[in-house]
Amino acid sequence: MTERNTGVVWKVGLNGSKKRVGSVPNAVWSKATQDKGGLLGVAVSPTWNGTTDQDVFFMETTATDNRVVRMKFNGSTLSGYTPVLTGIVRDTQHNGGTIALGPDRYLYVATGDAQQGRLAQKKNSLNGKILRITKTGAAAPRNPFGTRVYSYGHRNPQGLAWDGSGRLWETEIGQSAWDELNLIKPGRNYGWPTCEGHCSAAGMTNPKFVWAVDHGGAPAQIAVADNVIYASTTSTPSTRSSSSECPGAWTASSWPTSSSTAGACSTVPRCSRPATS
Ligand SMILES: [Ca+2]
Repeated sequence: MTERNTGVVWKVGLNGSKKRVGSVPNAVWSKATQDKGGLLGVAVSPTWNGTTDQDVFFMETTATDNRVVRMKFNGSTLSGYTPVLTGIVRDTQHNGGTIALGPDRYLYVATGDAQQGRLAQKKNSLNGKILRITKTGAAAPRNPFGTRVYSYGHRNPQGLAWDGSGRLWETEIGQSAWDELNLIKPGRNYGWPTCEGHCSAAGMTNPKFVWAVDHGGAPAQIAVADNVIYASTTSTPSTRSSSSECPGAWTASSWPTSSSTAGACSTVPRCSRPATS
C-alpha cells in the first residue's frame, strides 16, 4: 500500500496487520495545492519471490515529472531506486497513477492529461494514455502504434483490472458530467477532450458505463472478482438529485448510497444500459 502524501510504503497482511517497509524517493506532494500526485500506484512482479525476483514498481509524481520506478523488496524492506520511465508531464491534478502488471506480464500505466486535454489526443505524448511497457520501460511488443501507447484519449484514468476473459477495464474521472468505466482495447481513442462520457464523434470509443461525477464519487481503484467489477470511489456521493441526463438510449435508474452524515440511505440517479461485448 502506498501513501500519496508521505511516500511511505506499507506491507498489509490479510489479517489487517501492516508493517512499514520503506519509502519511495523523490515523491512530492503539496498540501497547499491539494495535489493529486505524490506516491501513486504500486505493482509487484508476478514472479516475485524475494530472492531472484524482488521487483516492485511504483508510479510517483516528482518535482519535475510523473514516472515509473522499480525498487527491490526482499520481503521486509525496500531498497534501490531505478527510474523505468520518466518524463510524463506532471501537474497538481490529473496525474493518473495506477500501474498494473497484465496477464501478459507487461506493465500497464494509466497517465492523466495533466490538465492539458490536447495531450490526450497526441499519440506522441505519454499523457492521457494507458501505456504498455516492459519492466525496463520500453514499448512492449505488439503495441498498436509501435510506441509505448496502448490506448489514448483519457482524461484522468484511475483503475485498471482484467476480467476472467483477459479483458482490460478502466475507470476514469470525468470533468463535469460523467465518470466512466471503459473496456480498453489496443489503439482505441477513448474520446477526451472531444467527448466526456457517451458521444457520437467519429473514431471515439464510448464507455460501457457512466455515472454523474457528483453522484457516485470520483472513481479510484477497480478490481474484478468472479467477473464482477468492484470500483472504489474517493468521495462521498452527493445526495443532490437531479433528473437524469442520460445519453442516447441509456436509461435512468437509481442506486442506493449510504450517507455518512445522515447515517441513512438515499438514492441518486445514474445512467445505465445493457452490457455489450
Ligand atoms: Ca471517454
